[in-house]
Amino acid sequence: MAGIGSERGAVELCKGINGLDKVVLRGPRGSSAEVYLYGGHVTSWRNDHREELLFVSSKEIFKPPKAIRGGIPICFPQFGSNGSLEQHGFARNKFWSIDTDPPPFPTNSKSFIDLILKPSEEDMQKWPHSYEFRLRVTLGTGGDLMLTSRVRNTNADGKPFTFAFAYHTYFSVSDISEVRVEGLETLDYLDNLENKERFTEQGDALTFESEVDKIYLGAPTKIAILDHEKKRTFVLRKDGLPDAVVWNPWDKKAKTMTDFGDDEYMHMLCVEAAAAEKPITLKPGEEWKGRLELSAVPSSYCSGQLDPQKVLQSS
Ligand code: TA6
Repeated sequence: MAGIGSERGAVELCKGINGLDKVVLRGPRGSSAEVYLYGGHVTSWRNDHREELLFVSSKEIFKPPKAIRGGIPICFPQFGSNGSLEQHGFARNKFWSIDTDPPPFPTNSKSFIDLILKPSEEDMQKWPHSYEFRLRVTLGTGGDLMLTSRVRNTNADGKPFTFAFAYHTYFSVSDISEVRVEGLETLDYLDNLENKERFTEQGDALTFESEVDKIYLGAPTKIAILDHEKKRTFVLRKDGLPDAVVWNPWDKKAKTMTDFGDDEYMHMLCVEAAAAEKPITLKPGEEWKGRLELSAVPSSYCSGQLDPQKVLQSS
């Protein structure tokens, strides 16, 4: 874990809000990312122009045990309220450690950090399984952000366990009514606003004019989020995560959330790479890997400089 330290190198361990430990990753041309050990939570991703690409609520107070509202919360081992644990599981409410002895895992960037989460005795009361959850956060030299999760079942009693998972990414957008999502057209989805009833999406790109909370099933490995006003396209690539969740609380729900500004729904959209519908089962000794890769590319849908279909079809 070369380079971690207080100097302004590629990887810097320092204190964040409320003295919480965070790691700052820096790219060669100005890009950066910040990861709090609390929750293993990415809270910032900036491009070479220092523009923030992720949304974090101005109401967020960074006070454990509450989860951080924004950035990339990790939902594990439960998604939503589908189970007996707290909403979205406990990983986002735990203090992770820096993994000083990660198994070999090649990367072509110096800007990465390995974090690890293991259950305490107390945790085992709530979820009686022994596991190792390794999270690598990498800032690519081109400014891309990669998150790779590896969950291993280390139960000594031979028992398998089952879990759900999501990278609950909050993208920062200029104006939600000007945003389109490409890649989820014609897919079946479970509508959380209709008792998880199953529907089929219409054929055009998604646009937004009201609250949305949908789990798209069998989503493609690549999804494009176009912010027309900012002439920016987020390209989300995912592996090992069959579903994609799309969420915006809109105005009414926003008013009910204490850690979210009433108008902030206009400037965020969650598009989440997930294994939400069909949980993953691991036998002892088995390991699951789930990867998310985010890139932000200049685009102007109208000028066709970057046709999202070309993005989705490109390798
Ligand atoms: O991912 C969508 C969702 O499950 C919504 O149902 C909504 O509850 C959102 O997550 C936020 O959940 P949170 O527990 O962070 O308030």
